[in-house]
Amino acid sequence: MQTVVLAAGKGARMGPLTDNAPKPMLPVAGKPLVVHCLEHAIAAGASRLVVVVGHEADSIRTALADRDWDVPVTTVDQDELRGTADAVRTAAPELDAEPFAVLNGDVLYDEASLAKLYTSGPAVGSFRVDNPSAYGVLRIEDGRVRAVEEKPADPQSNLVNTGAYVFPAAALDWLAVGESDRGERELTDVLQRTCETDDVTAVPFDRWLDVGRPWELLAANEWKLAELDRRIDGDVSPDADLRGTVVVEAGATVEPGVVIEGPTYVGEGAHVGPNAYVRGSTALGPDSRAGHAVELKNSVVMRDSAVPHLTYLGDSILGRDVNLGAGTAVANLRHDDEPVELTVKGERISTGRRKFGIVCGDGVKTGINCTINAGVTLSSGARVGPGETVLRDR
Ligand code: TTP
Repeated sequence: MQTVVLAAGKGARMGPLTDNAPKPMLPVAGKPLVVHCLEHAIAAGASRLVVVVGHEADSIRTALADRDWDVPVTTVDQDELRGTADAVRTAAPELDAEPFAVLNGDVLYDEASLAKLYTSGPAVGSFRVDNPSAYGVLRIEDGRVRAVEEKPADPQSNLVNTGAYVFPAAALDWLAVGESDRGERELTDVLQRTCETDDVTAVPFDRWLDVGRPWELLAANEWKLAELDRRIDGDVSPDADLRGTVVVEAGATVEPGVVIEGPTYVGEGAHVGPNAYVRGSTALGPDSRAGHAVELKNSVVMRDSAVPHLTYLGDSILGRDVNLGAGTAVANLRHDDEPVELTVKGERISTGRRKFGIVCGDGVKTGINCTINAGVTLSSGARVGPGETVLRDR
């Protein structure tokens, strides 16, 4: 089925990680987030993909053009982020007058669920959650979807909209919807019209992860790292101990005395050790470094970043070109055992995680022997002096 993938957004809630990269390009187990989406769509039966790009479009276009795809993949530009219906409208000239699927490019779907969606149209993917009021909730009557209610105070069900749809061909003429209260042209309005004219099925999804906030990037990595097969293409010392599902890409080096527990991904050109302890679920980006007496756990270290010596880093995300000074220690647990909070668009929000460390934007540098508290965000280019204790974002 022809499929439109929405990937034009900026990902403001993922800041500062999206200061220099669009959210769909953030790394998940060694691949951009959007690439996972496309791969799953193809495996589930997409006959061709039209990817709508906008913010930092070039990096997405290049990443997609650099890969071999089993089906045609094209991109179209949405010049302004006017909403998801507008994004699909941008893609419409590329589509045939046939049913079409739409997926969010910043969501992880599982292949089997997408395959069910593709054969059920008109349909919307649904996912059962404990806190439906935070999402678009599907109102279902007599087995048919009647409406999507955005963040209702009194939800009718705990089945939420996954942002994955199959629309009938007629919906191509319904994309010019008016603006919603938040000033966007929403695809859910197109779904509403479809519900009024067709039998729309809610297809239950087994897994679904909306990757909107930094801790969801950790969750995405946990998910996709767990699906890797062990593969050692890099240069690994016989005195290193690689346990479980570990991927070491060609051009990466693992020195003597290193212990790596899977699932862990070591990207091309990355250098680990000597004497480093890398625990799952960790992803080390291309040309990154984890050096002597460093313990890394459940973290994402993006390309060109270095954790060179004497550091503990757990449940954290480092953007690109970050350097943690010797002896930098990161807290990832509160002594009251409450979930760690993080700042998202200026507001402190619970990550829902008992263990969460820090988020560093690109180019952050810390001095020697500094301590950074759980739930701290360091903005792109931030500096921490030697011996400092950082309790607040900077
Ligand atoms: P959102 O999650 O609403 O937006 P976002 O990804 O920019 O994130 P944030 O709110 O943190 O800034 O978007 C849902 C999907 O639709 C996502 O994949 C981006 C895409 N999108 C477009 O392609 N065009 C648009 O005009 C909008 C609003 C979103």
